[in-house]
Amino acid sequence: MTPERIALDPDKPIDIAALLVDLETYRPRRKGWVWRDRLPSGAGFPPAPFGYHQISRPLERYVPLPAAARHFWSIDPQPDLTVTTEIASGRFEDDIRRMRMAAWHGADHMMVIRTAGQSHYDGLIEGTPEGVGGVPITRKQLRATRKALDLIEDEVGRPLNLHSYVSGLAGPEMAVLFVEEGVNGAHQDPQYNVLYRNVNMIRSFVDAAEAKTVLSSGGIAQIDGAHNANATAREAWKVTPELLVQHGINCAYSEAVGYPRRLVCLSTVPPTAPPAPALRLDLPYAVALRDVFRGFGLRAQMNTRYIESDPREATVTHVLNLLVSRLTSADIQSTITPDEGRNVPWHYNNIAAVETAKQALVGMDGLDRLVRLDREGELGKAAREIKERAVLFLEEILADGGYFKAVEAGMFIDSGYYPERAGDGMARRADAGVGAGTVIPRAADYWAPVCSHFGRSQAPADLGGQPHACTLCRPDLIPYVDELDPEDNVHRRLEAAAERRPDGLLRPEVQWAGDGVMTLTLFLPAGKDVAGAAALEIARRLGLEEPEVIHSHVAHPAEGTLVEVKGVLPFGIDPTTLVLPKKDELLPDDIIRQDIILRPMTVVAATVGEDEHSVGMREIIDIKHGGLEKWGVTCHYLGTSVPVEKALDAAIEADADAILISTIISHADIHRKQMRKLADLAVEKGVRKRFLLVVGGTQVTGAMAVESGLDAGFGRGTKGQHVASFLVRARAARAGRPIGGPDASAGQPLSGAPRTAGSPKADAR
Ligand code: Z97
Repeated sequence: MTPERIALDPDKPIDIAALLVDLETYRPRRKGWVWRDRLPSGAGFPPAPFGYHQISRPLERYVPLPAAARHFWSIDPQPDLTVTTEIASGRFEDDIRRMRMAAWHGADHMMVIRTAGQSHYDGLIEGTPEGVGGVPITRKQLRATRKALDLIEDEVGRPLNLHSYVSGLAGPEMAVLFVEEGVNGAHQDPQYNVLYRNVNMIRSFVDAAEAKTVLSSGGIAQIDGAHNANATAREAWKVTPELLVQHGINCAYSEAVGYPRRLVCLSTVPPTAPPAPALRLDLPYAVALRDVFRGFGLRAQMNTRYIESDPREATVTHVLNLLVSRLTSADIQSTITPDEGRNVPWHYNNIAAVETAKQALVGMDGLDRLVRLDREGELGKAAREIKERAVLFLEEILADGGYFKAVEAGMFIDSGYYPERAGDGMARRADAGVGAGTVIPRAADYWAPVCSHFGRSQAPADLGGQPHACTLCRPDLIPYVDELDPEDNVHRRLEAAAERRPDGLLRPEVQWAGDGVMTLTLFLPAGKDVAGAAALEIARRLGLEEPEVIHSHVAHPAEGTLVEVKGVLPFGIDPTTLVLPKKDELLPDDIIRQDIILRPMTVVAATVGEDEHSVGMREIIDIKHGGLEKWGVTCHYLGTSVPVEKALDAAIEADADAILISTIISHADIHRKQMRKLADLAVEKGVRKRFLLVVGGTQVTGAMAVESGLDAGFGRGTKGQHVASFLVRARAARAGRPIGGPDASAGQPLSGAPRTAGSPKADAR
């Protein structure tokens, strides 16, 4: 029986310890890959005035892009294609937290990298041990992760795919494990084993037939491994013909085994990156792939072969790659952390990469309606050439005795542009490698342990009345083995993490709970070496432990260098001791605008006394600076050195709602005197209640203004929106009505679309 599901509380961190309870009986809620729900062309999010052609059903909970939160009603259009995030913290309990964050930003394909190199294990292991650099695939962490994702799906309102890798000698066993545990996507490509993991090629292909049969029976989307050639070859842009061949071999093999085409995904990487003329090289390759592999899935990765430690450079490469994806209709978009070069796939870099994809893909929505690929010109010619070279490559393989012979001859990962050969390919022998000589003929009475199986499986004539003991059909038969190692296990790690955070102290974090890691960004007016050494010394003197330069970028050899240093902060902060600053209670644009449309507002503004400062006041009223005019407030600006009497008379004449005075000069308390004078004069003339009296100036405070008899005062850093928020609120309060609400006495119908529905929230929803 599936234990009762406990909903996540969006305001609380996920409770990993609670998640681990009753794992032995947890069953995934579904099996198989889920694509996004596309919305019909033209769909939009009123009141936002945009229609989209390539979006999918929105999330229920999410964090929108920053500009969307501020200016566009917090809408969060989700592109139509699946967005991958590669999670590689190396600890599944932290991976889960990162997945939750990524899901809120729009990732729905959680690709968990087991940095330990799963294919080096010859079998399945239990528990959640940590090896050198990471963790292997185990039932416990798959199950806990899938359980967490089931909860996160409910939180964000979208199905989430969990992904891992089927490689090495234990491939078929892993495939069974994946189907049992509700994994949704998997890398599986026998060529990967052969070329990169030195698994014997015969064994690899035999295992692949079995693994693929099992994976496809579980509806798991399969991703191939051709991209590894791109990442490995010395000159990646030259292996494009071979990449088509590698994709072709895995696709044909998968189909032969019975995999449905739609679930067989090519893992494609734009082969090059700037400073190469990347699009001229990458686009023809992507077009050639699309042409040859119709009906298959296209999973676009970003180029990592040429990525360095500069996040900006990596992000531009990513965006150019995304352009290729949009132009060639990719189905799954990978978002390798854009700083792969420094090997720090940290929480916030995962999020940044997902946001880059979301922003760029939505920004390029409907691109196919605006531009067409020029098949007749250079693009068509270049794509054709890649295909021709790939066909020649295949012909040579056939002529020379087939795939195994071709691998023995070192035809793969050679960095020559085929048919050129550089002689640097990866040669493997058919009779060597891990697992060589382990393939034996199947016995006549062979009976497979699970019913998804490639080839013949002979059930015993007499099952003794027992049902088939297949764990794919009967989850209750799945053996669950918990942690075996008393030290190297998740419970010990959670305890250690709690010890690092005694009394709930808050520490910076990039990778693991409470790791204390933080970065410092410094610009130092020195060359690279000196700047790097100085940055380290600064980090040390600031008390950071284990400081390390993770990125430096010369602005000018003599003028300066940007340096990023990471280090561990040796203390934590007790959040209960913090005094939180009062939030600026700004009204959103729409609310201000609606109120002013309903009841036009007029203000009179002047710098008073003998004061020639004009800039501050102008910025509060000018549309250019986001001042009051922006929301339609009529502003009568009287100028500088204006007597307060004149300001008051002008307000009476204009029937204004408010008088804004500016007073910068403050010697002999002249600013206070001006405030008091305005207040007294308004009372004297019997008009105090007619006007909101507002003062601004660098030395002014709200308290000072109120003490002086005015309604509000604004000091340094004030923006038009602060003043507008005050005016709208105070005017409504005086009239005893809600802001922007209908007013029986002065009410007029609102012209145009109401723009308050779904009023913007400042941050997360
Ligand atoms: C990606 N960034 O997104 P092992 N099988 C295949 C693979 O490509 C890989 C494995 C197995 C990359 C992911 C690289 N790919 C990382 C076809 C790994 C993993 O257990 O580490 O040997 O296998 O594709």
